[in-house]
Amino acid sequence: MLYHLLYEYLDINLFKYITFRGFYALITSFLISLVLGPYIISRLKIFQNKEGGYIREYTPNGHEGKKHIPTMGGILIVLAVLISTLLWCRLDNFYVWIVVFAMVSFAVLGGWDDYKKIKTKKGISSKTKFTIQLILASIIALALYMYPDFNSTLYFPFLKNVQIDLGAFYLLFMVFVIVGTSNAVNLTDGLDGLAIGPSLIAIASFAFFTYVAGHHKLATYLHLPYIAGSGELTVFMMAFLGAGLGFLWFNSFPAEVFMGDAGSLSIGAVLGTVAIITKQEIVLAIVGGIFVVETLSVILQVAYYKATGKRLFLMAPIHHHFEKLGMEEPKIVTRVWIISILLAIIALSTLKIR
Ligand code: 57M
Repeated sequence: MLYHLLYEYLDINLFKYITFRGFYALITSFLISLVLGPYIISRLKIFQNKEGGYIREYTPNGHEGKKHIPTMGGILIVLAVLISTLLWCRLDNFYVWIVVFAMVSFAVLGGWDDYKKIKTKKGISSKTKFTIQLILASIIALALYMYPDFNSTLYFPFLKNVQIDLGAFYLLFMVFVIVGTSNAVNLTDGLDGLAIGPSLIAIASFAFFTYVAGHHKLATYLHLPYIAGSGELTVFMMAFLGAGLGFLWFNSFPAEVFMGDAGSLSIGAVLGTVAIITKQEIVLAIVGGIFVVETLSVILQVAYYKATGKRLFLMAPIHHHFEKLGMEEPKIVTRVWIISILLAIIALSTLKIR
């Protein structure tokens, strides 16, 4: 809104720049989440404890004391991002509205699941949840597929001449990326700060990728596909970064609030959608390597158990395995952050090694 008011109408040149608006979008959403945080947490706590706490069906040692910690804290992230985006983003940008739709629609789905888990002690059925995720992801995929100059090419990091045109199959691929990332972040969200840390690192990486993808000279120089208009997503991702940092302020160990499915599904959907828009889906798998490993650990655990009746890990997802080995929660989380930062550096290096 400020872009239209102060640049288009009052001709204040500064508000034209994505970098300027991006940094202020970050500061705005960070301050909003810091100011709104205590109030929202207190309201969630009252609601959750009135219902007798969030019962976790099976709890590894050390989590018993967590059932009174309020969940659904993802509301805080989404609210802060929405306000900051409406203030600092160009509101005539198609990609901004697509990503806002992804964030809000998956947050509503996740929030509904959280609400039901608190009220009825079990969430919506995984079948219903998965079906709605597929529908929402299909809407996003179709909207992107039908947008002018959208291409169905799959690009590979490190290999500048390897591109595969997936044609209509790209629609299925897009749905897979969005639903897969959404559920992968959700599975990861099992320790204080465990999901938000790698999410922030991925969001920061994709703030950079959107800036490059939307900048013709830079994209050409780095042999990346130029996606006209995607640069505006940098402002959105900076708003997301600020809100995520604000959430981390309260979710760091010992957590005062959990993000809930409202947060995890929403963050994953945004990362998946932005990776598709910038044609960096495979890079997302590198930056979000923690989410991939957490999901693979569950798949391997279930498959191995079905095949042999034994467990491959002491417990899946893999963060519980390290808990069972006696590693303290903050140590597991900090090491995951370190690995995520290294993965982001590898992903960003793909810009140069081509
Ligand atoms: C998401 N949810 C956390 C919190 C958070 C198929 C199976 C692998 C599914 C999986 C599952 O239930 N996944 C759901 C993980 C839960 O966190 C809530 O859920 C939201 C995210 N969706 O925002 O509201 C608990 O995690 C802890 N937590 C923190 N700090 C945080 O900042 O401590 C969360 C955020 C919270 C809190 O205790 O209550 C979760 O773990 O359920 N199932 C599992 O992950 C279970 N694993 C399992 O059953 N493994 C089996 C098979 C199925 C693979 C095995 O290894 O044999 C674990 N979940 C539970 N108990 N509930 C294991 C221990």
